[in-house]
Amino acid sequence: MNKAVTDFDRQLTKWQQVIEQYLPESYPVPPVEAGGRVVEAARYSLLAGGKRIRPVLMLATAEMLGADPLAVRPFAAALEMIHTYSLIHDDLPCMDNDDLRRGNPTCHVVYGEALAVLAGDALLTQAFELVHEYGEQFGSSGWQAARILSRAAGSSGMIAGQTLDIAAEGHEINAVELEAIHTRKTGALLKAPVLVAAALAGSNEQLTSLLEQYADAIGLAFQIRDDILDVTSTPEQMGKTIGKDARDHKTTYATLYGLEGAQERLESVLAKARQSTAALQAEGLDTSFLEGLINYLATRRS
Ligand code: GRG
Repeated sequence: MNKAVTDFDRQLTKWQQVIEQYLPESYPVPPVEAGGRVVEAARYSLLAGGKRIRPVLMLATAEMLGADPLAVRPFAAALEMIHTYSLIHDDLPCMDNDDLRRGNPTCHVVYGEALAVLAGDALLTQAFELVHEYGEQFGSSGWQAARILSRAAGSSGMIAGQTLDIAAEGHEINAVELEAIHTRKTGALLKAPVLVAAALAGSNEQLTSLLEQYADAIGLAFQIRDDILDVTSTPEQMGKTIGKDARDHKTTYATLYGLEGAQERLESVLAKARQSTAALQAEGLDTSFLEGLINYLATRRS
């Protein structure tokens, strides 16, 4: 293993630990008589692990831009809550009807459908409570960050992606339509971390725009790799059902381009991400984590 990979692994683990430690305290369990059971269901999914890529990316970017990552933790936790809510709702019988997530039975399998809907709602609401509570210390940047998160999660971001995805069911779609779905469904929540970090760090327009280009590329890369893994991986490795897209006759990067073609598309998207990190480095930033993440996305196995 070369030195760059070792450094990235160490950084990734460090940021994962920061967020793992913070998440339980960001959403304490109230007594059962005060509705504690829904928080128990929410925490069941929230604290079940996962790669924590979105909050990690936010904390690492914040540090790169000179902001205090510890002060950014509530925003990072909020983003992970929004992501977890989307997974809970996506797994429901009325959506993807999945029974395995993060290596565990899905929320509705354990707590029932009604409580799983509420757990997702509660996570989304708790996310914005956190942002509201801790955003004040950042002044107007805190509001800007809140707006970025809302847009990423909402009806022009992730929800739009899911809506387009549902509309595409049952017929083939082309590459432009596929990208329109994933820019929103997957990409929006992967772009939010760098944009929130840039806002909270008071980053200038040029850096923010380069970061945005980087995030657009890695968002797409994340989905292409996910589509490849959906064909080549196992449920044990991924902690979720695999092969479902093919079974449901859904268009994916793998069905559209073939496995080899999808891999080529992945590499070309990652090359774009590398151009962005080179430009950020030329601006004097230490982009080693962002570069390591590109390699991680190219080869991730879960
Ligand atoms: C139902 C509100 C609602 C939204 C659904 C994001 C989404 C939209 C559904 C989640 C399912 C899915 C296949 C999303 C594509 C993005 C993706 C691969 C998510 C899984 O993210 P990882 O791999 O998961 O980061 P972990 O468990 O590691 O956090």
